[in-house]
Amino acid sequence: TASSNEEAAAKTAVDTGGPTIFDKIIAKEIPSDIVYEDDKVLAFRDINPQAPVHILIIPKLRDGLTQLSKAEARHGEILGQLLYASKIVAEKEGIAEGFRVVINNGPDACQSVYHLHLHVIGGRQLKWPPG
Ligand code: IU
Repeated sequence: TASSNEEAAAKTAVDTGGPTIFDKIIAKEIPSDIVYEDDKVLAFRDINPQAPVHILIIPKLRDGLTQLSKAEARHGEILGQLLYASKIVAEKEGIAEGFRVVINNGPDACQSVYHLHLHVIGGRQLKWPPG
Protein backbone atom coordinates (compact mmCIF):
# COMPACT_ATOMS: atom_id res chain seq x y z
CA THR A 1 0.00 0.00 0.00
CA ALA A 2 1.01 3.64 -0.32
CA SER A 3 1.21 3.90 3.44
CA SER A 4 3.56 0.95 3.89
CA ASN A 5 5.69 2.24 1.01
CA GLU A 6 6.05 5.51 2.90
CA GLU A 7 6.98 3.64 6.06
CA ALA A 8 9.59 1.67 4.11
CA ALA A 9 11.00 4.89 2.60
CA ALA A 10 11.15 6.52 6.01
CA LYS A 11 12.96 3.48 7.38
CA THR A 12 15.72 4.04 4.85
CA ALA A 13 15.85 7.84 5.23
CA VAL A 14 18.93 8.92 7.13
CA ASP A 15 19.97 12.09 8.91
CA THR A 16 22.87 13.23 6.75
CA GLY A 17 22.64 16.81 7.94
CA GLY A 18 22.46 17.83 4.29
CA PRO A 19 19.84 20.02 2.62
CA THR A 20 16.25 18.78 2.35
CA ILE A 21 13.25 19.60 0.22
CA PHE A 22 12.10 21.94 2.98
CA ASP A 23 14.98 24.31 2.15
CA LYS A 24 13.43 24.74 -1.30
CA ILE A 25 9.98 25.27 0.23
CA ILE A 26 11.40 27.94 2.58
CA ALA A 27 13.19 29.60 -0.34
CA LYS A 28 9.93 29.35 -2.37
CA GLU A 29 11.87 27.60 -5.13
CA ILE A 30 9.12 25.00 -5.10
CA PRO A 31 5.51 25.96 -4.45
CA SER A 32 3.68 25.13 -1.25
CA ASP A 33 0.32 26.07 0.21
CA ILE A 34 1.46 28.35 3.03
CA VAL A 35 -1.05 28.87 5.83
CA TYR A 36 1.09 30.85 8.30
CA GLU A 37 4.49 32.50 8.20
CA ASP A 38 6.52 34.79 10.40
CA ASP A 39 10.21 35.59 10.58
CA LYS A 40 11.07 32.32 12.36
CA VAL A 41 8.57 29.67 11.26
CA LEU A 42 6.74 28.53 8.15
CA ALA A 43 3.51 26.49 8.08
CA PHE A 44 2.28 24.82 4.90
CA ARG A 45 -0.10 22.04 3.90
CA ASP A 46 1.30 18.53 3.77
CA ILE A 47 1.28 17.22 0.19
CA ASN A 48 0.00 13.84 1.43
CA PRO A 49 -2.60 14.79 4.03
CA GLN A 50 -3.63 12.20 6.62
CA ALA A 51 -6.69 14.20 7.72
CA PRO A 52 -8.83 17.08 6.37
CA VAL A 53 -6.35 19.45 8.03
CA HIS A 54 -2.68 18.40 7.88
CA ILE A 55 -0.14 21.17 8.15
CA LEU A 56 3.61 21.09 8.69
CA ILE A 57 5.33 23.74 10.81
CA ILE A 58 9.08 24.13 10.39
CA PRO A 59 11.81 26.46 11.60
CA LYS A 60 13.06 28.66 8.74
CA LEU A 61 16.56 28.26 10.15
CA ARG A 62 17.21 24.55 10.78
CA ASP A 63 20.25 25.30 12.95
CA GLY A 64 21.11 21.65 13.57
CA LEU A 65 17.51 20.62 14.23
CA THR A 66 17.40 17.82 11.71
CA GLN A 67 15.32 15.94 14.28
CA LEU A 68 14.01 16.59 17.76
CA SER A 69 16.62 14.31 19.32
CA LYS A 70 19.30 16.80 18.18
CA ALA A 71 17.77 19.60 20.25
CA GLU A 72 20.02 21.50 22.63
CA ALA A 73 19.24 24.07 25.31
CA ARG A 74 19.88 26.89 22.82
CA HIS A 75 16.94 25.65 20.73
CA GLY A 76 14.43 26.31 23.50
CA GLU A 77 13.12 29.53 22.00
CA ILE A 78 12.49 28.18 18.51
CA LEU A 79 10.94 25.00 19.94
CA GLY A 80 8.50 27.18 21.88
CA GLN A 81 7.79 29.29 18.79
CA LEU A 82 7.00 26.17 16.75
CA LEU A 83 4.60 24.85 19.38
CA TYR A 84 2.95 28.25 19.75
CA ALA A 85 2.57 28.44 15.97
CA SER A 86 0.64 25.14 16.09
CA LYS A 87 -2.01 26.86 18.22
CA ILE A 88 -2.18 29.82 15.81
CA VAL A 89 -2.54 27.45 12.86
CA ALA A 90 -5.21 25.36 14.62
CA GLU A 91 -7.22 28.51 15.28
CA LYS A 92 -6.83 29.72 11.70
CA GLU A 93 -8.01 26.33 10.43
CA GLY A 94 -10.99 26.23 12.79
CA ILE A 95 -9.87 23.09 14.62
CA ALA A 96 -8.72 24.62 17.92
CA GLU A 97 -11.23 22.50 19.85
CA GLY A 98 -9.55 19.27 18.74
CA PHE A 99 -6.27 18.68 16.98
CA ARG A 100 -3.04 16.73 17.32
CA VAL A 101 0.58 17.86 17.12
CA VAL A 102 3.04 15.15 16.13
CA ILE A 103 6.80 15.02 15.72
CA ASN A 104 8.18 11.87 14.13
CA ASN A 105 11.74 11.39 15.34
CA GLY A 106 14.01 8.99 13.49
CA PRO A 107 13.49 5.76 11.54
CA ASP A 108 11.37 3.95 14.12
CA ALA A 109 8.90 6.85 14.00
CA CYS A 110 8.98 7.00 10.16
CA GLN A 111 10.69 10.39 9.95
CA SER A 112 11.34 10.94 6.25
CA VAL A 113 12.52 14.58 6.05
CA TYR A 114 15.45 15.57 8.25
CA HIS A 115 14.43 19.15 8.99
CA LEU A 116 12.46 19.34 12.23
CA HIS A 117 8.72 19.62 11.59
CA LEU A 118 5.54 19.54 13.61
CA HIS A 119 2.51 17.90 12.03
CA VAL A 120 -0.75 19.64 12.95
CA ILE A 121 -3.56 17.20 12.23
CA GLY A 122 -7.31 17.58 12.63
CA GLY A 123 -10.67 18.10 11.04
CA ARG A 124 -11.90 14.60 11.86
CA GLN A 125 -12.19 12.35 14.89
CA LEU A 126 -8.65 11.14 15.51
CA LYS A 127 -7.89 7.69 16.86
CA TRP A 128 -5.74 6.77 19.81
CA PRO A 129 -3.32 5.07 20.07
CA PRO A 130 -1.69 6.16 16.79
CA GLY A 131 -0.10 3.52 14.58
P1 IU B 1 7.82 12.81 8.44
O1 IU B 1 7.40 13.10 9.88
O2 IU B 1 9.27 13.08 8.16
O3 IU B 1 7.40 11.45 7.99
O4 IU B 1 6.95 13.81 7.58
C1 IU B 1 7.34 14.34 6.37
C2 IU B 1 6.11 14.91 5.75
O5 IU B 1 6.46 15.78 4.71
C3 IU B 1 5.18 13.85 5.16
O6 IU B 1 3.91 13.91 5.78
C4 IU B 1 5.11 14.24 3.68
O7 IU B 1 3.85 14.04 3.11
C5 IU B 1 5.49 15.72 3.73
N1 IU B 1 6.06 16.27 2.53
C6 IU B 1 5.52 17.43 1.98
O8 IU B 1 4.56 17.98 2.46
N2 IU B 1 6.11 17.95 0.87
C7 IU B 1 7.17 17.36 0.26
O9 IU B 1 7.65 17.85 -0.75
C8 IU B 1 7.70 16.15 0.86
C9 IU B 1 7.13 15.65 1.98
I1 IU B 1 9.29 15.14 0.00
